[in-house]
Formats: sequence, C-alpha cells, structure tokens
Amino acid sequence: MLSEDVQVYRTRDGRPGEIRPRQDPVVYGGAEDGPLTAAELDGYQRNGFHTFDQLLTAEEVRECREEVARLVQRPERHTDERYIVEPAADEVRSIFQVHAVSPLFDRIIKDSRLVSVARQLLGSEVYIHQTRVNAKPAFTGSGFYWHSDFETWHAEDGMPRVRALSFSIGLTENFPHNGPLMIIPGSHQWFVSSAAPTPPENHKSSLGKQEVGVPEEEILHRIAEDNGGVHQVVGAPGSAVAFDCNCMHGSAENITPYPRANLFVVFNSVHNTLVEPFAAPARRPEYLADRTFTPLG
Ligand code: 6CS
Ligand code: FE
Repeated sequence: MLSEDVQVYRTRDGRPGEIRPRQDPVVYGGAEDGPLTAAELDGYQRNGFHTFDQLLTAEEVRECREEVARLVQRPERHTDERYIVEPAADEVRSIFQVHAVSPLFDRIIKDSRLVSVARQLLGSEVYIHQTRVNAKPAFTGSGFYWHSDFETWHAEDGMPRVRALSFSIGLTENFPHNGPLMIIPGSHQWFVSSAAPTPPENHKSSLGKQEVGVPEEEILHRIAEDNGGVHQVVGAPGSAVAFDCNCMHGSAENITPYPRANLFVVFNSVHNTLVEPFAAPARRPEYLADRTFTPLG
C-alpha cells in the first residue's frame, strides 16, 4: 500500500509522466508576518516567484565576487565533492554547501533580509536545505535543463510537501544572453511527474547534467501554453528572486564573454523536514540535502 504522499506526488515509478494539480498552499503567511506586502504576496501566489531589484549592496556584491574568485581557484576543487566541474571544461560549475565553505556566504545566507521573507512565505520557522554558487563561467558555462526542484527533492531527498523556496541572488549582471534563470509563471501550481526510476548514485552525474526527472517536451509545451509562457529573470548585480520550489525553471548555456554567477539559498519549513527518499535507492549526501534541520535564529 503506497503512502498518501507517494500517491499525491508520485514520480519516477515507471508510469508515464503526467501533470497533476499541486496539493499544498503556496503562501503560508500573511502581510503581517514579514516584509512583503499583501500585493507582493498575491503576485507570489499567482506567479510562484517575487523579484528584488537590490537585495545586496554594491559592497556586499563586490565581496561575494572576490570570494567566488578565490573559491573557484582552491586546489581542493578537484577533490572536494561539493565542487561540480563543468562537463566540457575544467571550470567550476557549482559549489554546494557554500555556507560551510565560506564565512562570508554564511553571514549573507543567514541575513534577515532573506530569512524574514522565507519565514513569511512559508509561514513558519525555516532552516537551510541546500546552498550553492552556480558560477556559469564565460564561454563554457553549460545550462540547466527544465525541471522542478521539488520533484528532485521529493524523489531523491524525501522532502514530503511543497513548502520550500529558493533565493537566487545575482553576483554578476544577469543579462538576457548569459544564461539567466527562466521560470514558467504559474507552473508551481502543477506537479509534473516523470517516468524513469532514479538510478543509484544519480547525483554524481545529475549535477553536471540532469537526465532523470526532466519533463517530456510535450508536457513542457503544455505547461508553458496553459500558464505564463517563459519569463526571464534578468537584473543588476545584487538583484534577486525568491521562487517556489515547484516552479518549472531552467537556464541556457553561456557562450558570452560575461560570466553569470549566482548564489542560491534554499529554505525549507521546519514542518516539512526530510524523511526517506520517495523515489530513489538511497539518501543523497548532506551537502545536497541537509538533515540537521536547525531553525534559523
Ligand atoms: O539536485 C539538486 O538538488 C539540484 N539540481 C538542480 C538542477 N536544481 C536544484 C538543485 O540544486
Ligand atoms: Fe533548479
């Protein structure tokens, strides 16, 4: 007998991919619970994301960029499994658990500018599920194909319900042409399952290029047509977006001379802590899916 959660958000079980309605709220708090206004909460409810023109100061952005430049040069990049190297070049694609690697990022990630918004939207105390820098280097930065983070975190990490969100903060300018985040507005209201089961140790290849859990083209076409098309999240360094963990999103490769480095921070509700994976043979490492569940002060 399958548990209710598996039936609600079943995926990667051999049955064809399909589109089902989300079974969870989107906005859990109210205007009185944090910095976003009622109109901003409405926009998040409808679109699945909210943008900030300037979340970090110019000085903070400068410090963060220096930090990224230092981190990507560390000799440990070849041995530390938290570093993901671009499939086609010897350049750093992502650094996971960046709050443990860098005191500067730790401070920024736990700043009340982020945490107060996460608490308001998720309607509870929150903890850090995952952090990373995606460096998307100039010329060689490869893309991230369309996916819902929740689909992966439910299947591979045992995240029970849709009650988490990500911040993506631009550390360089996000132009239309250097591989910015793309989101399908309104897609967070639908859960898209996929067919192929998760192979063992999937994370060892999926973080370089995701193959399992990505939706079929026909389904992506329908999700975009029936919702808000494709929205590109562009902005100056220090701008940011907070987006629901079930948004359909992705980004293209970067062949421009301009890197696109972003800081990603995932907050999960303390009422949504991880259990065993719903559709994978084993838990992933904690640098991808933290299981200490410590509420942020
Ligand atoms: O597997 C993960 O957890 C990561 N992969 C993608 C493509 N997005 C979210 C997350 O960082
Ligand atoms: Fe993602």
